[in-house]
Amino acid sequence: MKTQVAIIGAGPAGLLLGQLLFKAGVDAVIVERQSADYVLGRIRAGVLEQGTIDALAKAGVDARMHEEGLPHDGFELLFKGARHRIDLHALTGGKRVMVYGQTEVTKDLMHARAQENLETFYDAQDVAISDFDSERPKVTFTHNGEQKTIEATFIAGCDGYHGVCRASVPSQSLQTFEKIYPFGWLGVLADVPPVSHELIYANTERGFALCSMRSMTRSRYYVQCPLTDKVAQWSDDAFWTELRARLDPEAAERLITGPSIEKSIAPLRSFVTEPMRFGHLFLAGDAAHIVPPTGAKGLNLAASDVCYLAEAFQTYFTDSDPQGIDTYSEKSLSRVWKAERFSWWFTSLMHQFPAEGTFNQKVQEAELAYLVGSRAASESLAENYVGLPM
Ligand code: RFL
Ligand code: PHB
Repeated sequence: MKTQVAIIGAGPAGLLLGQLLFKAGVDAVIVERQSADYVLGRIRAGVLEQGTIDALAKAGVDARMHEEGLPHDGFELLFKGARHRIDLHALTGGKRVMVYGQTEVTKDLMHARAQENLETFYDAQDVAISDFDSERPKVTFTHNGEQKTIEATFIAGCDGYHGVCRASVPSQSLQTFEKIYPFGWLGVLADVPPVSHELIYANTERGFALCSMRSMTRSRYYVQCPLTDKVAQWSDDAFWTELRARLDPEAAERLITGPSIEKSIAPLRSFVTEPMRFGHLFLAGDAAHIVPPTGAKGLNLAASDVCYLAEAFQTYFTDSDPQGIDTYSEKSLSRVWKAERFSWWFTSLMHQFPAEGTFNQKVQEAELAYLVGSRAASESLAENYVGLPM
């Protein structure tokens, strides 16, 4: 089989790239190692920046998001027992974010792809890429017991942190930068109304907590936990008790609890690979970089990468102009590092660091007081939260 772009991975990066390329008249095939149901079962990001909303519109998959998504004009910071609102809309000259889950984005992209009968191989086994340092890269895999080969002009590695694409690059050709945080996030999804109509990010002596949502009847909550904790140790009751203990009295009183429909622990990591291009292989999304989830940048970075990449492939195939593919890595990395910095900073500000003691807690509280008291500091937080320009 031949195609212009072979996309590895049907997460948000791969599916959005597929849809943008389809709109641009570029031929692409997607190869995914899991089933579509498995991909949809992963509960992850929840907040979309304006640039991501625009990308979904360009891809023609924004209708349900505008009907069912929740536009948010602000969020709250909770510290020393009191909440303080960050008015995103006022601080950024009219920008806001959209609360719409990654599961829903993925579902909309899968639906659009199926409607156009675009080729996707789910449940692909033994996916391997080769010859990407030449003009004729190849993807091989097994599908329904049959051995398949795709010959493409380019391979887009959208296969996440544990994928095969980055791992296939000779180690001397890439440089990686990494920071591991000494804690994780225990997340619970439950069909209960959210405690507040906006997100609450809490810094407490017991650790970080986040109150988020998927709709007005479905909540997503997180508490910072030790990396050694196992999900099985956390009963629903234990989770709700810990979350309530990290909220201010009014929110604690208002919190409605119920049975969890998903519970998981995610370790926190910052990670960047440089460069993001090796010959005819291009990395995008989590395959190239990871941010800790504080600030919700992961999915949004995946979206900006594939916007750059779709444009680069389009100009290559329609105008024979290689400028876009030649500058892709540098352009993406410049935006990636700004989001890495913000996610690292917001994570460092909001969490308890077991080794750092009470001095660190006091400095965090002073910085939080400065953040909510200074227009300049609030503006910087808001500008980064709604997303830097794409
Ligand atoms: P994905 O979503 O990981 O998709 C990659 C896809 O590639 C497939 N794959 C392969 N396919 C073929 N062959 C192979 N050898 C393959 N290896 C892997 C995988 O099955 C998968 O379908 O990466 P993508 O598309 O770059 O999207 C990035 C986002 O998913 C990610 O940045 C965010 O979800 C990060 N993230 C969060 N971001 C937020 O903004 N807010 C959050 O609350 C949040 N929670 C999370 C997260 C990421 C998590 N991970 C990676 C474990 C919670 C978790 C647990
Ligand atoms: C989520 O709803 O899952 C979420 C929201 C905001 C974040 C991280 C995760 O910063």
